[in-house]
Amino acid sequence: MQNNSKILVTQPFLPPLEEFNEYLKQIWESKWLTNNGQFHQELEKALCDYLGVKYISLFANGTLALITALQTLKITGEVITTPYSFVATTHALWWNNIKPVFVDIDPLTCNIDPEKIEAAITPKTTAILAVHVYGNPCNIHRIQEIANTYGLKVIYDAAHAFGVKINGQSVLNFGDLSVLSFHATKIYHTFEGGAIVCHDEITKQRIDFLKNFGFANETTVVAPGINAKMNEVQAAMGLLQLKYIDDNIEKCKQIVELYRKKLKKVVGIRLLDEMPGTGYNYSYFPIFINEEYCKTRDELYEQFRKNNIFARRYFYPLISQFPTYRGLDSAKSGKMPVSEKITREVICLPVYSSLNNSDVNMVLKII
Ligand code: T4K
Repeated sequence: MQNNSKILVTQPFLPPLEEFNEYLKQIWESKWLTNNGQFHQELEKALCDYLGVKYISLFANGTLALITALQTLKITGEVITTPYSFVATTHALWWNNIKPVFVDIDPLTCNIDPEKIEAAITPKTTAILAVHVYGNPCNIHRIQEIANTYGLKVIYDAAHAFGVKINGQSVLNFGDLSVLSFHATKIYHTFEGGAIVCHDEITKQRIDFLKNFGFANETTVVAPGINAKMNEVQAAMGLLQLKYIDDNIEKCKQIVELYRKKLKKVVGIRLLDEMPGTGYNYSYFPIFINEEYCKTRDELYEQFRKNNIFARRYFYPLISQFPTYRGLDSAKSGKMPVSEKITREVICLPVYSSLNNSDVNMVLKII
């Protein structure tokens, strides 16, 4: 069990402190703390190589990256999105004065159901904001087909999808923009952090202007930008995390495989199937509790807590059920039956690289 005897849903990987101190010494010496510093530049290059993407722009956090992605493409009016995500996905629309239009999800992936998108399109629709929930890739080809037909932009909230691949190709290469989160709870983190992935130099430049107040040079401001820059301490942590990421993903894979093996035949528990050709990062392990299980989802959740296991109900409630959004037409109860069912069934089990076998067995024992 953990030092503090709690088993959390996740815990950040921290590299040896001596290694981080080496980076800190360099920051102290250079006195360069932020604004496109050396580590920031190195990390952008290193991430392009690691992820297999052309252009990446680092951010202070994923939420600012999402807000800026919408600004980059000048998205307005209505955007089609999923209710089954972390609130930041929809909040980013709200902060841009865009109306979210919720569309139900596919039960097999928990991602937006492409077959339900067309019915939600109106003359005001400008984009689709989809989420690769738990790192499960969306149906990217079908979404792109719809976007092409209706002249819509596609932005992926890829907060969970660091390193995820489809047939050997990064999932971040699809859509117009993809947004990553490097929050402490993610498999790859920079304490707080995030990024936008784009496919051409001009867009990368626009993103870089927008995240730095709109400055194109010392005296020229080309857009009402924001301050969303990643600092050098964050970038240093990012460089160091890259050294360990493959090992961390492998450790999480082993945990997920053990959960799968032990839980696949438990009556009343559904697991998500792995999709062929997908390279996962194994950072979330949701299970879905139905009526055939001996307890309700919330009884199991409480049972975990009594045993110091802090599994989480990601994502409960639905974003569309929060007071800010529930007045929207698309949020009305009964309109998204799949999401409404799944949000009542889900629990994400603990997965992180330092979780040991006895912790995993404890979780399994409770189940
Ligand atoms: N889009 C999606 C789809 C997202 O999932 C997120 C973030 C975003 C956008 C926005 O990206 P950022 O702006 O955050 O970069 C957590 C995270 O705070 C949030 O980043 C994440 N999604 C979400 C899924 O999970 P909470 O409210 O569950 O966090 P919290 O503080 O309860 O932490 C969860 C567990 O992690 C706890 O059991 C303790 C452990 N933990 C947490 C922190 C912060 C640690 O062990 N150490 C830590 O430093 O939202």
